[in-house]
Amino acid sequence: IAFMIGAGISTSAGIPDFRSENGIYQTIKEKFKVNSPEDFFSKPLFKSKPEIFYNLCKLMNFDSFKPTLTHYFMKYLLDKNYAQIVFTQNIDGLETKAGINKDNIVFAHGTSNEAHCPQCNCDVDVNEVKHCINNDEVKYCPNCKGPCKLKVVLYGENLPDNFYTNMFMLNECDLVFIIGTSLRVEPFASLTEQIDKHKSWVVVINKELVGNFDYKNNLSHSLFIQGLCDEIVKSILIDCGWWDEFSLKYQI
Ligand code: CNA
Repeated sequence: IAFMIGAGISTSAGIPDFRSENGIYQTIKEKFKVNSPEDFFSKPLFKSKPEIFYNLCKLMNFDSFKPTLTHYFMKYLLDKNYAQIVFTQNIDGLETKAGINKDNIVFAHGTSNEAHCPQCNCDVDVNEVKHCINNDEVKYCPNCKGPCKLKVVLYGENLPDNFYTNMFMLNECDLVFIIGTSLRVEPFASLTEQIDKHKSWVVVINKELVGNFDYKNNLSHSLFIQGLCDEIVKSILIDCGWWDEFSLKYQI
């Protein structure tokens, strides 16, 4: 089993997604008066006005959130050795907070648990960057004096190498869960092309219809389950007879 996940699995933790009503895109447009969210998350804007990005990081304050039932569902299936890998677009770090080993996660869009200087590519102490975020300051690189940031991928930056080296694992899966993502951001969305549609089942769980799978065709091995992911994942756990063990283990 592999997971492909997005911001929708963290909304019940209190972190807004991008594209839903009252999502981050709307906040950005209203609060920071930028034309498009893509511009907002671009490398040139960060370089010229890093304080805007710092301001958003302070607003989001990922450190204060707890993993959701869906995060623990992934951890549970990994611990059972049914699942091998999680491809996440999320930068909130809730996968690791849920106890999932970093080796089993591909942080396609980076993570807020680490920090770096995007100019000279050196790693910097994440706590120093977080300290600056909380104090409305910008942390500058001790080597090249460029602005440092949390290690999240901006538009125009490369995805981490392990995105490309691990994408082929999707070809080997019996089942791929795609949960809480609009599947609109590339190249992440195109990961689905790696899935062997003859061999593998694809189960998409989302509030609204997403993905271009042939859901109506019984032979297509694809299933769309509409609704809130925590509720759906809970029914899967109950149907599999795992709920008692799961809820005890994670105190849910
Ligand atoms: P998105 O485009 O905002 O899509 C989220 C999807 O999840 C939408 O289709 C929603 O309908 C759906 N959804 C929302 N809540 C639920 C729920 N409870 N149950 C089921 N479905 C739900 O977000 P994507 O992840 O697809 O887009 C990729 C962006 C979002 C990445 O670059 C991320 O870095 C970025 N992002 C991350 C976070 C985070 O780390 N938590 C938050 C916001 C944005």
